[in-house]
Amino acid sequence: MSDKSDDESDLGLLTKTRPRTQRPPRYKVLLLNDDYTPMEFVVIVLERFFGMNHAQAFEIMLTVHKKGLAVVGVFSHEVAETKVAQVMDFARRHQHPLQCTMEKED
Ligand code: TYC
Repeated sequence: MSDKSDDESDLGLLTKTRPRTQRPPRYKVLLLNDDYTPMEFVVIVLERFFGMNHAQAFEIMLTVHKKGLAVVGVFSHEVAETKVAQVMDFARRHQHPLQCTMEKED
């Protein structure tokens, strides 16, 4: 056969190029517990901004209440930033100290 099928050169090509599938980074949106924000308000936040039904929202709210925080969704950087801003603005307008942050996924 031609020099193209030579074992050494074929192996060289396979090991030198390691094509990786490029994925855009994802961001976790976290809700933090505090002692003052009413439970019902947190449930409304989860329903309104994270598309949860009432049962899901209540369950996640209780997780935050008991564990201190929970991931409430994973999004692109732009969507995560928007969610955080929406939650922080909604909490501020209602004078609740609820905190929402984002963190790059590993
Ligand atoms: N800990 C609050 C209370 O007892 C309820 C709460 C839950 C607050 C989740 C914030 O992200 C939160 N009223």
